[in-house]
Amino acid sequence: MLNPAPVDLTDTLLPLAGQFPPDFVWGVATSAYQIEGAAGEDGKGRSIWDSFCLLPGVIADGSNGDLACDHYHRWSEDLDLVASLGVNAYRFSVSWPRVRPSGSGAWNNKGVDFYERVVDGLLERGVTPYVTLNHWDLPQELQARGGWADRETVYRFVEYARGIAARLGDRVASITTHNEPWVMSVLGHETGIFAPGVKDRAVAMQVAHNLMLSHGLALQALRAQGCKAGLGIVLNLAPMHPATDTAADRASAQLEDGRLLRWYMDPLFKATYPADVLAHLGADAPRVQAGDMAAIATPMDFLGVNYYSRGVVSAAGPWDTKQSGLPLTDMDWEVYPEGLTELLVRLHHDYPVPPLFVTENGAAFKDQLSGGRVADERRIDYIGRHLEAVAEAMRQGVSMKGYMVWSLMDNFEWASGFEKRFGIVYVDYASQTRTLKDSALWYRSFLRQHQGMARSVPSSKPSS
Ligand code: IFM
Repeated sequence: MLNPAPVDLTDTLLPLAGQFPPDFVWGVATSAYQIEGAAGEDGKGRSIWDSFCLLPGVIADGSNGDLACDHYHRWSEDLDLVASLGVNAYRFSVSWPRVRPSGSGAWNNKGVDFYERVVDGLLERGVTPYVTLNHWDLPQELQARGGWADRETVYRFVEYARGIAARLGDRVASITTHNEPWVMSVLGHETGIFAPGVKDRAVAMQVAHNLMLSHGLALQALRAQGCKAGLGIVLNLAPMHPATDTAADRASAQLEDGRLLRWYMDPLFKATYPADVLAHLGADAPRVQAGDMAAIATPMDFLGVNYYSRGVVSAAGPWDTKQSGLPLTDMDWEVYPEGLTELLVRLHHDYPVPPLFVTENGAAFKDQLSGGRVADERRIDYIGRHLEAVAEAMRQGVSMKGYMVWSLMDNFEWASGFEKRFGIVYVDYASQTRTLKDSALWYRSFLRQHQGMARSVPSSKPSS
């Protein structure tokens, strides 16, 4: 690992660090398929992403996650990297087909042992593990039987959740059921640009319902077996702004808000689906059985929010972000930190939310490794401005518990392959060398500032 000279930003960091409480959770995040590699190793089963990547033209650079960051073999070095940043949390996901290759039937102990090593390795390094059960890599054998569109997959997921909680639940801070159900539903089953590549809106909406049902049933099952970890879900959310003030654009933005945010938040916190979206879906609305909605609304210990940008909605069709005049990331997403404050405050006002985490926030840029250094000042600016946005939400009364950068390191960015780099650590894929980008050095300096301030906070014990 190359270690360029630290970035000294002491003066700029102090005011920012001082806006967060001493017990704030600071992390970096990854997911299994995006970093692990070891696709067919130690008894791992195939996932829908292994299959999807074989289809011609679906991944921008024709790549796949067979090797990715080779984290399955380099996990110890990677955990050293995590610890070196000074974070107190690491969010990662378990690959379901690695631990239960067919999705049902026999468990693969070698796979579970890997996650035991990761959890114990984090704890040894003073970093708290935050586990996600489903970050999109459904076992292919379950897909062959209908995948998330089939209600049986709900029950297989609950079994999987129980098995992982039994092995890891005593040592992890939290268990997230699903990461970004909207993505699995809409991108995986409506537009079909993500695995499993289905293009059918009715299927997509049944998938969304089954994901949410499996979330609620898993929470009930884990609590029943005495799991002590905090339990919750992670949603990708964004404010939806109309492109103009016309009635047509405002109506379109309202519908997109319903499909992205209220479709998940209403069942979680109101045990109902939004009426306007149900009316819009008509015959494509999901089949819901008695008791489903109450199960989905099972109380959670936390809600994770993944935020990258706002959405701009035009009734005329897709909005080109280049029209906005705002800075864009390499994904062509607007840099719009004020949207994060708007979103968090809105969640706080509209729903009885449990403590919130920003479980993902970050940006892809065209990074260059030069002389052992990656000068990614735009990422530093992006993260700093989003931290300001979180602090502003807290000033407006939102209960925030933590913030995690997406991502620890460059990795397989789904349909974009390895072309988009989200990491604060640069990965040279040919040599698998990791290099801290300037943003990682900045984050480390920021966390040192915060920890220094946390240590100097006087005891709150009342004097007698
Ligand atoms: O890389 C993804 C991650 O897997 C889920 N949230 C968004 C990230 C960036 O696109």
